[in-house]
Amino acid sequence: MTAWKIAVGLLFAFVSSAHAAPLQVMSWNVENLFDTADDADNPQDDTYLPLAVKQQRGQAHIDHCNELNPGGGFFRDQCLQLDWSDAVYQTKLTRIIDVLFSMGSLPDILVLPETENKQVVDDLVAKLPAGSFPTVVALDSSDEPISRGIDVAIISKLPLVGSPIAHKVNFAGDSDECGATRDIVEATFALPNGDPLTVLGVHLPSQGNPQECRIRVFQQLSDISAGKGPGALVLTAGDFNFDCTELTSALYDRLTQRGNWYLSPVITASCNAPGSSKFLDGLTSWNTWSYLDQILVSPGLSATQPSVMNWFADLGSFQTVVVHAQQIMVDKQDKGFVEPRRFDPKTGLGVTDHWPVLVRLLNRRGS
Ligand SMILES: [Ca+2]
Ligand SMILES: [Ca+2]
Ligand SMILES: [Ca+2]
Repeated sequence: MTAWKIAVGLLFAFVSSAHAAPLQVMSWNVENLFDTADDADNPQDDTYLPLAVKQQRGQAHIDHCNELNPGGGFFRDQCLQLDWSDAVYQTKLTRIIDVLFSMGSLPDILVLPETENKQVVDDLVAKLPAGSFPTVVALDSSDEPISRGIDVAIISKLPLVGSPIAHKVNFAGDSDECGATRDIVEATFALPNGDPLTVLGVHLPSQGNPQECRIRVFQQLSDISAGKGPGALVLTAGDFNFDCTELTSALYDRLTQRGNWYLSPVITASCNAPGSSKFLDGLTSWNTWSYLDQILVSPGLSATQPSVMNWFADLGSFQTVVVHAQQIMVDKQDKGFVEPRRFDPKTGLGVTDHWPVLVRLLNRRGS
C-alpha cells in the first residue's frame, strides 16, 4: 500500500470516528399492552384477564362488566369474553419483538404508549438479548380508574441523567370535561458525547374527548420544554391523538409554532397516506390516514436553528416503521386497501393498530 493510500485511509478513519453514529428515536403505541394479572387498584384492567379467571368470578364479573360499560357494545363483550391468557399475552409480546428485530438495529430510544405497568415493559425487554435496553422508564403513575391505567414507558440504550418525572396534566378550566389522562413522562438521557437529551413521552386524550383536552396537554408539554431553557435538546414523542383534520388546520400550525416545536411537514400534509394510523368508515373520516404518532423537537435540535450543541434531528428521516408482514392487513372485502393490523387475541395475528414512527439524530459538527 502506498503512503498516500495509508494517509487517505487514516483520514477516513479519523473522519468516521469523529462523527458519532446516528441515533434512532422511535415511538410506538403498542395498543393495550396489559399483563394477565389483576391489578386490584384498577377495575379497568379486568378486561385483560384469562377467561378461566373471569368464569371463576361468575356473576360478579358480569356485573362488573355491565357497570364499567353501561352502554353495552364491543367493550362490554370484550370485558365478558376476551381470553387474555398467558399464551395470548406472550404472543402479543412476541409480535412486538418480531417488528423490533426486523428493523435490523434496535432503536436507541423507544417511547411506548399503552403499557399497563413496569412488569409488561420488563417482560417485553426480557424477550430481547440481555442488555438490549439497559434503561427502562415505566412509572405506572397515570390516574386509575378514570383512565384505563395505561402509561407511557420509555426504554433506551442510553443511560439516564437524574430521575424521570411523571407530570400530571392540569386541564385547568377544562377539568370537568377532560377528566383524567396519561401523565407526561420526562426522562433525560446522556447522548454519546455526554450532552443531555430530554425526552417527553406523551399520550394525549383520544378523539373521544373534546379538542380542548388535547390542546391543554400540548400547551403543558410546550411549557415543560420552554422550562429547559434556550438551546436545550428536547424532543417529544408519542401518541398525540390529533387526527388529520386537526393536523392540517391552522390550529396545529399555531400550537406547534407557539410551542416552539419543529416537525416534519409530512405530519401536517394531508389526510391521505402516509400516516401512522388509519380511520375507517366514519361519516367524516372515511379511510383517512393520520399521524396520530409524532416526534417533535425543540429549537436546540432543529437543523434550521443556530446551536453550540452537537446533535440535531434530521426531520427528513421522520418515517413510519413498517418492516414486518404482521403489521399489515387489507380491508375486510379483500380489495387490497392497506391498514395497520391490530393484534387479534383469537388468532394471535397482528401487532397493534398503530405503525411506529422514527426520526434520526445526527451530529452537526464532526469534531
Ligand atoms: Ca393487569
Ligand atoms: Ca383490576
Ligand atoms: Ca397502570
